Parts: sequence; structure tokens; C-alpha cells
Amino acid sequence: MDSMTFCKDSSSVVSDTQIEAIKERVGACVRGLREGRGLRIGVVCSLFNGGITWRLLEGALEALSKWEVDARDVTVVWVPGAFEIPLVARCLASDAKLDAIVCLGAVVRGETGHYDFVAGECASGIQRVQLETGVPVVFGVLTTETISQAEDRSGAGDANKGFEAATTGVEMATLVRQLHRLG
Ligand code: INI
Repeated sequence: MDSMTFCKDSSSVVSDTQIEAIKERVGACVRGLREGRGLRIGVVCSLFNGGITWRLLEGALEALSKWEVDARDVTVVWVPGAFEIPLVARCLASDAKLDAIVCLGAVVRGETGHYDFVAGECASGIQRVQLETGVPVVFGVLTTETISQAEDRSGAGDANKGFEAATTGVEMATLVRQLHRLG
């Protein structure tokens, strides 16, 4: 019991130090890395609510550059709306030999009666694509009550959800690569 390490703040993210501590206690401990060199990344971006998705895309490209993904290894594909994202993600995952796909969109409840269908189908479609293909597909689609909430989540800096989604893409791509090697 004494040797157990408890986290004081149960809502926080597990820290690097905690992960390092676990490595000494198990045979293998694998995590994604923010090392984008050599990765090929697809970005599927929705034209709908373009004022928001443009900001998400700016954030995503900033993250990919920060993690040293070569700009020539990034493919951006535009789709009409969030509903169309899963099909294009599927095409990229099956045919384009990419290491991860980052999906960007904004579904705002205030503006649509079919919010639940668009948001729900987009989310479950994205999950299906990554489970069926084994290629990480990241859900960087904002689902908010108002445009103002979507603006808050697509501002400058690390809190930008596009930045966060692209970072997750790099981490998941490097994680899956390591798992294939473990196999
Ligand atoms: N698409 C979005 O990306 N966000 C929305 O908020 C939205 N609304 O409000 O309806 C939306 N609708 C379009 C949808 O994604 C499809 O493009 C359309 O239904 C054609 O299939």
C-alpha cells in the first residue's frame, strides 16, 4: 500500500513523471510521442461554419509544424460539412497510406434542428473508420450550443482544439507505430 502513488488532483492529466515511475514497475510501458518527423498526416476540414473551422485548421497546422511534421507530408481535404467527414477520412485511411487523420469541423446546436444527427453521425463515423482501418482518426470536431462557445475553443494558442487534435494525431501515429513493433 505504501508504494502506491496517488495523484492529488484526480481531474488532471497523468504527468511525465508518473509515467516514468510506472516504467520501472512493468515490462513495457508505451506512450505516444510528440515527434512528427517522417509522419504523413491527413487533415479533413469542413467548409460549413468556416469562420470556426479555418481557425481550427490554423491551430492544427501550427501544431504539426511545432511537432516537426514536414509540410509536404500534410494533405488537407475540404468537405461540405461535418456529416461528410467520415467518408473522406475512410478514403484517406484506406488509400493514402497516412499515419493519422485529423478531422476538423464545427457543429453548432443553435443553428440547426438536425444537430444531433450531424454531430452523432460524424462522431460515430470517425470512430468506425479508425476501428475498421487501424489508422488513427482524431475527432477534432467542435459540438457546441453557440457560435460563441465554438469561438472560445478555436482561439489562438494551445487551447485551440485544432492544435489539440493535431497533437493527438501525432501522438496516436507514433503510439500505433510502436505497438506494431511490439507485436
Ligand atoms: N454541418 C456542419 O459541419 N456543422 C453544422 O452545424 C451543420 N448544421 O448546422 O446543419 C452542418 N450541416 C451540414 C451537414 O454537415 C451536411 O453537409 C449536409 O447535411 C449535407 O449532407
